[in-house]
Amino acid sequence: MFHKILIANRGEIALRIIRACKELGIKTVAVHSDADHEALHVKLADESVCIGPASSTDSYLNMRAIIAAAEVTDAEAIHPGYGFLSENAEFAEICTKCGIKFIGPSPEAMRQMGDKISARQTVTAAGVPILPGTTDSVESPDEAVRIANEIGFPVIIKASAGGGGRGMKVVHSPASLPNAFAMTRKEAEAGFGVPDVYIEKFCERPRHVEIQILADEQGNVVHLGERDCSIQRRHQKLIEEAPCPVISEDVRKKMGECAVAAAKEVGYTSAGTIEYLLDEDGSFYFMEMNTRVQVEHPVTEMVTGVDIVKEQIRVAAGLPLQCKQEDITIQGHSIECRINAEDPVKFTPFPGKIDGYHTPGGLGVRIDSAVYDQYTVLPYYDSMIAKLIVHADTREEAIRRMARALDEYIIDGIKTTIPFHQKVMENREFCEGEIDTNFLERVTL
Ligand code: MV4
Repeated sequence: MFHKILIANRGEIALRIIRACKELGIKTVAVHSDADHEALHVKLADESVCIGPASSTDSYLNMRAIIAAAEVTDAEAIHPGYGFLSENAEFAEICTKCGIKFIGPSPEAMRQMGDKISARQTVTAAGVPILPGTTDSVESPDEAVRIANEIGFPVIIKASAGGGGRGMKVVHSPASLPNAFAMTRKEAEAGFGVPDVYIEKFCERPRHVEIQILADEQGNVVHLGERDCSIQRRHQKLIEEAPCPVISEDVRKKMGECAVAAAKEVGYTSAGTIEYLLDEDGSFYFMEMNTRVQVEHPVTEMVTGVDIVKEQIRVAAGLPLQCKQEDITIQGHSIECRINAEDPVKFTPFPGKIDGYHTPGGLGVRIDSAVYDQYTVLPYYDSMIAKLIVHADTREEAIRRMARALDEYIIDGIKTTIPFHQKVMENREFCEGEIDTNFLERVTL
């Protein structure tokens, strides 16, 4: 096992990783920007290194500074968390060259899944269903029109280097296709440096359902069931739950088996997520793979009892997975609300000093957060300040528990999205599990 790990992140995920390290008996090194000297991850780690000014580009994304910090502190491994450098294959490669273990998949697996066209080809080879569309980059407007007529409108044009909702356009008619095609290519080139786009059938009211997988360096791959992340706003997830309230045992098993097959196809190691679109008729289609630990991993931990971050560290150290597929069962229901320092109606950032803070507690309540009373939420970084996670026997009880915990949560001095979540917990359609990716555009809370 590692003796010391550097955490190349901040906020709640840095704390989450420090907690896993402490329980595994591993020393921790925090890195931080000038602006983050009061941050909890700095206080809780055994050591800390300042890596630059407030701007992420100059600190949490500064590969040289992070590698140097690992070298001076003798850290054997780097955990990148999510965001920042977590899906940067070049960074993973540099770590390896410097003799530092990158806690995540190989750079090759990251690249193969990071490019959406190659990911589509890879999972197809593994027998995973994809939506009708192209398997290669579409090069001309004529070709785009021919393909779209074949699969039928509406279609969606997606940038191969995009993902998470960036670089895509829905097209409803042949007339608007050539222009949309040219624009998506241009935006892809400008935004990601690669103009390649592909076309697939557009699914009108899908659910976002994803499978958590864990893979070790011995070739063992398990899945930990699914999460429903359909409640999103502008491609930002706001509420996640496990299990998905509508899928059958049969679909769950197929989605899980496909996710494992996809991971095996790329020789995947570490924690990862296969995202699917789930159609109204119960059909599911591969969307993309996230090659990192995700914000919403706790709901899976609550229903499976598996510590995903600990397993990630153990497999990076070369140890085999502790659990076999047949040992993994889903117990009860878990929901996570992302609490952001934002105006709860406009969803615009609301940084500032927390002046009065009280957290909910009691059976089945978990908070993953890095804020405290009198802490100043900074304007430079992501606005998520806490994840409130509940677990209960049934979905109905989990919703009531969440509503109760939200009522107890006091965060004064700044605006947060707590009032938004309170309204969702009382929404009839949400309570009945009638959710899809258009939920927030459809309902009035
Ligand atoms: C889609 C889709 C419908 N049909 N692809 C959004 C993020 C990126 N991962 C892909 N996305 C979508 N791809 C087809 N063929 C709808 C979305 C989508 C979406 C997906 C999941 C959660 C929220 C979403 C919001 C808008 C669009």
